[in-house]
Amino acid sequence: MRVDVLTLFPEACQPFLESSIIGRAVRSGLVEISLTNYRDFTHDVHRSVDDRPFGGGQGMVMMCGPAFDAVEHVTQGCETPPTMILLTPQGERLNQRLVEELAESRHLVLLCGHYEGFDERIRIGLKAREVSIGDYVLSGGESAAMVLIDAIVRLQPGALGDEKSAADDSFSHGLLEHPQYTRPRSFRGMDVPEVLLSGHHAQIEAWKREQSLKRTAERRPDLLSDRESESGEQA
Ligand code: JCH
Repeated sequence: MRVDVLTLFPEACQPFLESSIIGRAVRSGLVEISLTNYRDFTHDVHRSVDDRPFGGGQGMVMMCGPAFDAVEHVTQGCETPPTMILLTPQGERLNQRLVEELAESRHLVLLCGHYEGFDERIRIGLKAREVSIGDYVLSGGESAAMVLIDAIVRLQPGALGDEKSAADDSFSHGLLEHPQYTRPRSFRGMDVPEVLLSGHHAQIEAWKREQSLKRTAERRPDLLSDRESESGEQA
């Protein structure tokens, strides 16, 4: 998979993309991630990437020129059209279903904005999808792009190493994860639940399932109704 990140702050993204699971996936050639600065595709002496909004209003808007030129630069010579994504608070809400869909793409182009957002013609002209990582306002799209890349890269076969499968995680089965414990058995008067030490595999699995359902019902009842309407699978 190839991912192009278009940003005004490539230096802010780079350390994240070199770390941990993503860094390993990049080094092993599983994914190729490139950072491109809009600033390198400006047309004036001031290297402007933003301008005042037509019709008035506060703040500045990302201009079409640098965005289109940067996209054309990263997509030249591509045989199939890449999946274009604008990170914005107005987009389709990111969830694991959308992550799984985007993870199938051969080439993603992620456009990170700043100021008050993008000139609408960037979305229209690039036929870009708009994605929001949640209902809160960030100051720019970079952190949202890093969230999206993280969620997508770990789904690439081999990214987590052979021992672990992304299919084991919360959300892939539509429930929150059960509580987990490691050594020591007792810490400051708090003990690991007896069943986990019992060695009874079936009882342990039943406990995990019960805890997952309990947590999901308490914290995220919306997930339980999503599961019923999506699959008909029974808890
Ligand atoms: C962004 C902004 C629109 C402030 C500029 C670029 C994404 N899920 C999510 N939350 N926030 C973002 C995001 C992504 C890119 C940009 N801003 C600041 C944008 C606004 O409309 C009122 C306000 C925020």
